[in-house]
Amino acid sequence: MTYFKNVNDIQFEGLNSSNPLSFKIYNPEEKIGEKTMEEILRFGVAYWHTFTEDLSDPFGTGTAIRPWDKYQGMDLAKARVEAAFEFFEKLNVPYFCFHDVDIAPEGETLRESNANLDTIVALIKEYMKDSKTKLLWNTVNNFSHPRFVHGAGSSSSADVFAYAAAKVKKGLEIGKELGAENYVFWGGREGYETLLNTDMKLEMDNIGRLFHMANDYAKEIGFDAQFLIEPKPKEPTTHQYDFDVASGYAFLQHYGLEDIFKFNIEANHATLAGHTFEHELHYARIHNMLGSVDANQGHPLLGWDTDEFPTDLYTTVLAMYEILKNGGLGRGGLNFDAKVRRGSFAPEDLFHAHIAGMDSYAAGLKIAHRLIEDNVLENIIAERYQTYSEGVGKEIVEGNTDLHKLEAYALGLTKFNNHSGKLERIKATINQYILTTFSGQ
Ligand code: XLS
Ligand code: NI
Ligand code: NI
Repeated sequence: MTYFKNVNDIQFEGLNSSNPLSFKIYNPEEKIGEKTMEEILRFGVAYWHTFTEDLSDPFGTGTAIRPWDKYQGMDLAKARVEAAFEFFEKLNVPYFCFHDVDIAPEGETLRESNANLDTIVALIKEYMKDSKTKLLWNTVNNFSHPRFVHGAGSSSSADVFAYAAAKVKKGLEIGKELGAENYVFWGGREGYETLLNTDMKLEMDNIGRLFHMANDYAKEIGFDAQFLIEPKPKEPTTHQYDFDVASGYAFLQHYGLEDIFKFNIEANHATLAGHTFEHELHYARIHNMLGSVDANQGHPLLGWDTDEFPTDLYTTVLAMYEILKNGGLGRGGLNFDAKVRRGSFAPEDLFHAHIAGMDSYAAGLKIAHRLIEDNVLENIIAERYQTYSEGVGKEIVEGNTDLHKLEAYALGLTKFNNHSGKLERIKATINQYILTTFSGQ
């Protein structure tokens, strides 16, 4: 059956199109440098926000009107798969992502849940045969069910740890079965509410153990996806152990996991951590740890993970700048971990939201590509650090000096030649690039 009757295939129509159900900037075949937009951006649809979410919030029940509402249980799960592949095809999107519980209902027992998953995974595999859409990543939801009240890998109950581990095992098998390019760990409740009842060392050690077991099992079954952790500072816990990229990296290094994992960086999690999105991308990039991106945005006036579709062009420019400087996302992609607002409850809003996100990132890509081609920031940065390319600066960076020599040198210094940081000039230039990239089109 057809679920989105009012929507045809979404085509690129250019900036002057008045058709809301068209791409204005995202033109999958258009080359930006060596690669096409589709190859660089690697967009993914988040199954949970698009097909499972009912748009409830802490103050009210769901508002979403969905063409699959009339079904229940396994019939609902099957209808969602059918609708999902219609959606992927109409949006012409290369990837999707899911948690285990998004695709199939949990049963009374682990065995029953796994049987439900087997049925739906087989169905998804059938649809994938005739579809260009591939699995960017899958994960398991080890946070919603009441058994995970105290966490999963960090639970105070060893039985819960075992249950979580069993779900991860199944998740890895599903990833292999569907050819996932990455496997994500977002530790929904891997943190604490209060230190007053928490053995932080044991909890962190146990998460480290779970990650090693997952890596061993992936090797055992020949699942070669890139493992990713997705930092988030808080919510629902008061403190998550993978607070941000820097603390996540310290965690990975401490437990000998830094060669196994990279980061899946979510824009809204970055801002929740008190960082800019580009800070998190940059930190990961310079440590060769940038794996994939959950492309969304937070609301500046709300202090939680609002998971809005990304529409802020300034942010997409700076994000794409980091991604291009990284040489792309490799096996990662731009997954829209984003939901339509509670008031945008119509089925078509799902298309409008993805179009907005895809066009915003396509704009970011085009603008960032020009900034890099023209070395706009590179020239300013090279000039700013120029003192390290000769004399005492060169000796510092090459490790050819010590405190004695530096003291002798400093005793002879009478004036310092610091130069302007030029921030306002830089911002004005970025604005110019944002505007001129599309003028004349
Ligand atoms: C929640 C996370 C979640 C992960 C996948 O805040 O962003 O959606 O991306 O478990
Ligand atoms: Ni996410
Ligand atoms: Ni999130």
